[in-house]
Amino acid sequence: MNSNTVLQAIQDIKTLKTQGASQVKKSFLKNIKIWIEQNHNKNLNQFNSDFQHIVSLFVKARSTEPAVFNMARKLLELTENEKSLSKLKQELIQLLTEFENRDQQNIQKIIQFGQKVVPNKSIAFTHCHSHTVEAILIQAKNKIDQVIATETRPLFQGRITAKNLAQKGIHCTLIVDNAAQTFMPKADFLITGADSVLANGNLINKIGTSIISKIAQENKVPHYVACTTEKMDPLSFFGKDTEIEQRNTNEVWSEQYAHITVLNPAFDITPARQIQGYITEKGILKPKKFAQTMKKEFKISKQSKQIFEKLFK
Ligand code: RUB
Repeated sequence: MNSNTVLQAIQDIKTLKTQGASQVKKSFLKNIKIWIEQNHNKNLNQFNSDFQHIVSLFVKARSTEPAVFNMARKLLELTENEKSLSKLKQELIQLLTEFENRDQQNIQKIIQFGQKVVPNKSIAFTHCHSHTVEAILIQAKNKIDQVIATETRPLFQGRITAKNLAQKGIHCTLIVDNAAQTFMPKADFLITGADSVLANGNLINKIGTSIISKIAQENKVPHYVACTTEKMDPLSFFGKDTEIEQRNTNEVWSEQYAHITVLNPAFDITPARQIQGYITEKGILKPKKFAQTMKKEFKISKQSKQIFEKLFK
């Protein structure tokens, strides 16, 4: 089995070579499929235990990504109920393919719903780099005068946004994060992606999103968030606190001095009251409506809660 490819994919997620929640999810789906196809274990129990281990490595590689653990849960539910190894492998591959197909359809729907929040001749403001936001803005190209993009310290993912949009012919103004208040009054809307959404409608996204959203609110600029509904964190319905990923402090400052602690949280929490709407495949939903819809849809049983606990162990 070529487990090196799969372990490399996990490493790429940890080191941000694979960047953005949707790409983390794609990598998970693709590599878990490879892992299953190349696994020649004949023993069902051993397969299940190895499978749980590899899935858990993906889940823990980026703890703030519910899209991955929502899918992981459904895969592991299959392993708990199937008695034949060959049938189980078939079912797992089929489910992974369904996830991939559904994901592509959902992104297309989000791109279409996203067009509604872009007025003619408008100026969009965005933070970091979200593949979902980028796709919406590219489709809305003819309605956009320019996009103001923050550089997004410490790793400058805003440069990726600016480059990709500029390549598609959208004019971008790249600013330092601290210039958000200076430029926000020019913007018609703020649009960001999401890493995770909580049961109370709060958003978890790239560090800095919360303050930029606050600045937008003070300037009466609506903040829209583009994401698939699987980014809703099921564990937040049980009151579990989301662990904010802490990244390598060398990204901020590689030098070390006595009495200086450098910290590098990757994400922060934007309160639901600052969010005008979540652009999802189910339409543009108010934060409360989004959470209510997903609570009904998740149908989280005791068994699924136990599966989540195992994944994070
Ligand atoms: C990227 C980030 C993005 C979300 C959504 O952070 O915060 O807004 O992941 O992206 P990082 P997408 O660069 O640290 O991964 O829409 O691609 O899922």
